Amino acid sequence: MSDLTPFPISARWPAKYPERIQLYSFPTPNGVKVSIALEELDLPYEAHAINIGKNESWTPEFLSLNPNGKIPAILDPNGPGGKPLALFESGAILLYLAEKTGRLIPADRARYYETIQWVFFQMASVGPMFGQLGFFHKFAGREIADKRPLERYRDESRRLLGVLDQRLEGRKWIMDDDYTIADISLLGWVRNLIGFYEARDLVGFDSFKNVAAWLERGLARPAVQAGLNIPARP
Ligand SMILES: N[C@@H](CCC(=O)N[C@@H](CS)C(=O)NCC(=O)O)C(=O)O
Repeated sequence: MSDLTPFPISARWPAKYPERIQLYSFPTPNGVKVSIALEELDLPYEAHAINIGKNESWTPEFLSLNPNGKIPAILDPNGPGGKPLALFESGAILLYLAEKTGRLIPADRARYYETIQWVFFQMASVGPMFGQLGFFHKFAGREIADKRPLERYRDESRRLLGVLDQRLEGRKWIMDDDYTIADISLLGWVRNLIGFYEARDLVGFDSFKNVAAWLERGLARPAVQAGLNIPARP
């Protein structure tokens, strides 16, 4: 029986199944990367909803696991060496789950690093830029009279979509026929850009034909459909 009591997060969000991977998350583009990966991998896990709308990621219990105060985070009772492993940052979690199972990342070393390169492209560019665009287009930033921030993030988001579109030319997935953590890292963000952020026309999404077709293929996957709603919003 796994003992998670040394982890303060388990006091506020108790594990019903302490032998399973504990996921602390919310269904946002960063959060769903991990639930989609867990669904794809068919790993036993238990999801806890951290309501970021109520600032639950800033509670002492959550901060004890992620001092950066952001979802997603995991606690794997059976980490390396059979010891519990706590992890935050969605890119690090995706890589950990892929390594743990030997799936969702190619074994060939060159292709392995190429996959990580595209995960970093999402983490360092797509996520931050699309997120800022959402703020200035849809949320509080839209009231700001100076439109330069909006234009800057719109142009950068368009440019990034162009990079992705070029990569997907003649490819089913980012790594050709291999569906990987690179696809998983990006699917939720692109969906969010044209869905929740309502930026489809703003970025001229329909001109990125390869991205649009890839998104459709990704969203058709049952694990993606399931993962997009895990954990359920309270
Ligand atoms: N680089 C981090 C970003 C995580 C992140 O920004 N999470 C957002 C939700 S998508 C969050 O927790 N926001 C809550 C807050 O800042 O209060 C990752 O990929 O894990």
